[in-house]
Amino acid sequence: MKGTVKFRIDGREVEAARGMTVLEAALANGIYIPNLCFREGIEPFGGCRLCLVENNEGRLVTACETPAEDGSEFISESERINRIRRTTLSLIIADHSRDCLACPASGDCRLQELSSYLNVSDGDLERLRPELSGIDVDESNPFFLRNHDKCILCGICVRVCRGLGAEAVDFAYRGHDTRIATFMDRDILDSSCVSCGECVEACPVGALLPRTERPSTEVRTVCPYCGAGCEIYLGVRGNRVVSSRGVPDSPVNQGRLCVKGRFALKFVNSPERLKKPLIKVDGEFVEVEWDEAISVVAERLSEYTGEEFAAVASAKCTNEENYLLQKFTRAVMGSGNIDHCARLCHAPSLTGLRMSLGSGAMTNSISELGAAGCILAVGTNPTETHPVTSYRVIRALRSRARLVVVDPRKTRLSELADIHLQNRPGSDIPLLMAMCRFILEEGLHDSEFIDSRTEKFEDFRDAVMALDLDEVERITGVNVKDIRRAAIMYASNSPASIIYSMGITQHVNGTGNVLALSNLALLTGNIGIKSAGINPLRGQNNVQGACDMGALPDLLPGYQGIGEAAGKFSEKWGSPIPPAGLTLPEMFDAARDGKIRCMYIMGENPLLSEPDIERTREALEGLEFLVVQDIFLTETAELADVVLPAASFAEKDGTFTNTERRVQLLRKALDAPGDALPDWQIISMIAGRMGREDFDYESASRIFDEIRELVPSYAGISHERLKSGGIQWPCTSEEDAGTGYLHSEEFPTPTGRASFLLPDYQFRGVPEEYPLVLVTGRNLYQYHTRSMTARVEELESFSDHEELLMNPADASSMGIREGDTVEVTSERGSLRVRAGVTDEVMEGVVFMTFHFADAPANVLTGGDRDPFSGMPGLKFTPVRVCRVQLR
Ligand SMILES: Nc1nc2c(c(=O)[nH]1)N[C@H]1C(S)=C(S)[C@@H](COP(=O)(O)OP(=O)(O)OC[C@H]3O[C@@H](n4cnc5c(=O)[nH]c(N)nc54)[C@H](O)[C@@H]3O)O[C@H]1N2
Ligand SMILES: Nc1nc2c(c(=O)[nH]1)N[C@H]1C(S)=C(S)[C@@H](COP(=O)(O)OP(=O)(O)OC[C@H]3O[C@@H](n4cnc5c(=O)[nH]c(N)nc54)[C@H](O)[C@@H]3O)O[C@H]1N2
Ligand code: SF4
Ligand code: SF4
Ligand code: SF4
Ligand SMILES: [Mo]
Repeated sequence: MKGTVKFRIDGREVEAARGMTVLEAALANGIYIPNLCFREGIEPFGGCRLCLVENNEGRLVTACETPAEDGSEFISESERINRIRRTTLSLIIADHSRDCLACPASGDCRLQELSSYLNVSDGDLERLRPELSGIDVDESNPFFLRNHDKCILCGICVRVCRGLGAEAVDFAYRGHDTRIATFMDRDILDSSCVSCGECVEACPVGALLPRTERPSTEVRTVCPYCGAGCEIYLGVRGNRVVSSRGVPDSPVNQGRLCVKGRFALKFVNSPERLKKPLIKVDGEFVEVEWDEAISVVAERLSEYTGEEFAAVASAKCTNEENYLLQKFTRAVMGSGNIDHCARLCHAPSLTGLRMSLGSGAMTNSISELGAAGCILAVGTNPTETHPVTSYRVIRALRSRARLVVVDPRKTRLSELADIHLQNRPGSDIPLLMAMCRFILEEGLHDSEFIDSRTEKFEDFRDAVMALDLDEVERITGVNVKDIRRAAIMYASNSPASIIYSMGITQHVNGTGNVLALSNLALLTGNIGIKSAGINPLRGQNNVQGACDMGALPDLLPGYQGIGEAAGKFSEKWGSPIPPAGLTLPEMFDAARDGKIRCMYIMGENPLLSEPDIERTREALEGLEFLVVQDIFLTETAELADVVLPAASFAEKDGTFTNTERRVQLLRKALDAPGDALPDWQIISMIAGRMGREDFDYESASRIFDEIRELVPSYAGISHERLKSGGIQWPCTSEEDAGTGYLHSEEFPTPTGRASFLLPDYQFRGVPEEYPLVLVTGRNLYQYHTRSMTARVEELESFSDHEELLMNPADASSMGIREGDTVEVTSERGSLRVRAGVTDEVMEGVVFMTFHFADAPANVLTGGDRDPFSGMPGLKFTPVRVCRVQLR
């Protein structure tokens, strides 16, 4: 067979994939060779020398560094080899803390296992171990301990950490003093460590220990934070979540996790969880039983129909729940007003990519990034926002990929990039068009692809060739020579993958930005093949799914147009299908104008996440009836007439669809607190009380069966099938294994071709009275409006207050120093916040997150919207900053 080799270990023939080492091949074939510093998936080190084997020349070699070659032979066991191994092991043990009995890793320690395998007796162990003076433990990290006395210097943590790009630890000092240390041997909390816990998981002994309790049982499910959709084993003890670890054989994350997926899931246990339905009486919430709550909601909702009603679905909830809420809105309430946070997120991707390619989803799979020749990352900060996806990018760099980053800020990814184009916010269209121009000039475009698979190329080419490059330089603030280098790098290292997120979409020309990226991929034929494509990294855990399920005002489930598919849906649901409704920001406009009088919000916190908080508050307060269904009493829920307590991801069954279109099964791991119920059950009860019999589903799986009947790209998927692993849509039949990358043959457009579409561009400057551009975004340790992450206090060690980041030049010209309180003012409002001075942001730009309710960024944002997608300019708000004189 090609791609495999055959060789012998101890006389036994073993087969291995070409490129494997002798150790990997042996372990894969069930032959144990002692080892300590080896770990699957990271580069070998040859440090512990326990995996010595004898080759056919009689020489001793480390199996972890020796490639398996056809016809070679090895001896893995002999008295000579074991004698050396015992000596080596004794030396390692001699440097290791003696207190095995008190070590929490006892029973789960590779050093103990090896001692027993190599017959190093307890007596020997005792004799070998020195009394160590003093304890050398770093307790600074709230999630794990580092005990240097127990470290055997295997270097696994160093390699794991390097592999994911944090580079927080390395070997330090020499000889007997050698130890694993951070830069300057500071506490791990003060290093570049991102608390992913990968090293803790990998450490073979007790030197790195999680502070978490051990679980009594583990349930395979999916991380509820970001759209990467990492698979986890959720550890449960009693009725509490106590731990989480990555599923090693998951195609999404291969066992890897980030700080939130590994350490930030205990919000589920918070005493602040909603446990009973609440009804507001005279301005105060009163706890009631479900029966009463459902009666009140059903009765009040019956008073409104059609356009007076709007529902907000949730990218945190399951596909089944989103499907049900949009069905309820359309079929029971007769309203087309259904939308969710995708509007503030990837709505421009949905419209833009549908216009140019026929489908708005990520074209390729996350794992394909690993084999890319070039990665172009535009307006995305994945080391903080999609960390496990960023590990893939970094791995690709370590093999052969080149990296181009386009971002007004310095990020971890821009530090690692071959080229960082630090452009002014909102200037991506001219920058990307100029890249296309240089590609054409250099003849690096793919004429065959353009001829056979696209249309409207000529107009596009003419516009690109007419570009004024001096103006491009003026608008972007980037030297065109650098843009040219980036263009050549992207176009000449195929397959080239584009990844992008909010830096592209959250602009009033977000759809145009997306078209500009799409043109670049089409021009170079980087689409329809593996490891290329154009990949919007979806934000929320199930935002892909909520869109797939038709929680959008203009599209029915499966992106089926209302015009074409209304008949099919109205037949199935037994109700007419209302026309397209309003987008999320339009709903709040309409509520303020009194046109929408009643709203149902499931799993969103718009009071903090929508632009222009004052207007949003007015809208919410002006409603006659507001229902909020959440797991916590959020700022939005405080304004509700009725609050319904929902079960969290850990307490229900259902499915999430991750950013790469992979539908994955969520499994109930524990009971919801108090009377909280899964969102789908709550909607079913309300619809039932309103007289509908077709909402009486037995389980989430039954709802899924209805979905697959109506949505062709989900037709081949079922809960039963998902039990053996996630499936990427389109999956049209039970025999279909799913689709890793899209558009290999045809584009799902009327002509089967993709289109070059010219993005509209209008330069946006800043007025004199608001001379700085405010960019809003996120950080690694907090999530959106913090309803979940605020309940994990440990995260406060890393991020416990809002900060306005500003360039040193801007700060000094305004007399502002690090830590000063400043007032930030836009056309819409103002807030006070602490200043952070850093050259991470360019001159003229300030940055803050929208995580903290006491300095809520969205007081400042708002205004115009993208005419195609309704997206407000969340990444571009003109502001003025001044120091607050404290008396
Ligand atoms: N820890 C954490 N992770 C998250 C989330 C969270 O709240 N916390 N939220 C999730 C969700 S829903 C989403 S949508 C994603 C978002 O993930 P990202 O889009 O990666 O995050 P942002 O911080 O919003 O913005 C990304 C980058 O865009 C850059 N940028 C701003 N303006 C421009 C511009 O005009 N042009 C270019 N080229 N770049 C620009 C910013 O400097 C920033 O580095 O994260 C998801 N993951
Ligand atoms: N200024 C500014 N504003 C922004 C952005 C920005 O970059 N800058 N980004 C925008 C983007 S991309 C997004 S995605 C939005 C996010 O905006 P939101 O979706 O409003 O933000 P979250 O805080 O994630 O709100 C999710 C809610 O769901 C609840 N929840 C969690 N699990 C469940 C469940 O199982 N059932 C129910 N019923 N509820 C549950 C949580 O407690 C939380 O209250 O913010 C947008 N707003
Ligand atoms: S801390 Fe653990 S993984 Fe790191 S070198 Fe020491 S023993 Fe190995
Ligand atoms: S927790 Fe993650 S970032 Fe921190 S040292 Fe370990 S591997 Fe590196
Ligand atoms: S990368 Fe995203 S899905 Fe994966 S563990 Fe982190 S937050 Fe969860
Ligand atoms: Mo998002």
